[in-house]
Amino acid sequence: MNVDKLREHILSYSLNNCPLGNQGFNRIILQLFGFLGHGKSSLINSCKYVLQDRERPFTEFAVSGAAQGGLTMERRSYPLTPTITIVDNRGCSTLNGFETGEIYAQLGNFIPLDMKVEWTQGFEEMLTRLEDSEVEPNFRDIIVPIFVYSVRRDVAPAEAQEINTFLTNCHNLTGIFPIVVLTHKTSGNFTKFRDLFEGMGAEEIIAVENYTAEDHTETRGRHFQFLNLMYKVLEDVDFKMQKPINPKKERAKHKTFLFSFLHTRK
Ligand SMILES: Nc1nc2c(ncn2[C@@H]2O[C@H](COP(=O)(O)OP(=O)(O)OP(=O)(O)O)[C@@H](O)[C@H]2O)c(=O)[nH]1
Ligand SMILES: [Mg+2]
Repeated sequence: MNVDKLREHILSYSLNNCPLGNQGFNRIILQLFGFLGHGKSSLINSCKYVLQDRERPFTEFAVSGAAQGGLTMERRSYPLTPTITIVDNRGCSTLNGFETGEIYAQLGNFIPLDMKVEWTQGFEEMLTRLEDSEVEPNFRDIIVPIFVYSVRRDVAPAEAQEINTFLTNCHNLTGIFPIVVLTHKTSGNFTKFRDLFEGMGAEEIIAVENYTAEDHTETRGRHFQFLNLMYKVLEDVDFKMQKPINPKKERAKHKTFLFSFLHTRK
């Protein structure tokens, strides 16, 4: 598909057109996560840019820019189309139990959008946070996890092991293996990271050079990267929606997983 057709497909995508209808879902959430400063906010700006009218100038919707990361502290949502919303996230400093517990709660849709991200320490504290979400439980979102990693960084074996466990858990929680987005693709060893993530079981690995305030020279190839990412997300959603799903049962399963994880995390 060429760039214009891809864009049209993404903008007009509706869950109502799935073979079994929307099955009670009304929104697709692209949930970003990853380490500090790896390009999550810039990825959002890039996706917004390629979907908007070509006449409009580049806009920094999600603020990006701290060299060491740590700039984004809240989980903020940005609508991309009437059906698709992309969600920025606080970057993790490590993928340890405290930080991943919060991410798992987000992926299971137990934490409402647009809230400050807290790394909770104790089981009790997290339970209180989750109890609040039971007041108005949300069954209507399909969450697609996206792991953002910059190929400019180096990865230690212990860190690779942590990422591996984390991606597997994200898969268990959402039924979709996280799509891996490798940023800064022209300034690092892209093939090394592609092989690494492939070895972890990643099915979609997409390398991008984000559009940023400093460099947003449009090219067809660069536009294609972000449209292709959104297209792959919709393919995952289509695959999931071919089977009958009971959103309430799904949520209950995710909750069991989350509680057992929180109970044993160190
Ligand atoms: N050249 C290049 N620069 C990038 C790319 N992605 C992000 N950057 C730059 O890297 C820096 C960090 O990017 P952000 O998008 O703020 O990263 P983040 O993951 O949101 O970081 P925090 O929210 O601060 O943890 C910014 O200066 C961006 O302009 C990329 O693909 N290529
Ligand atoms: Mg950010």
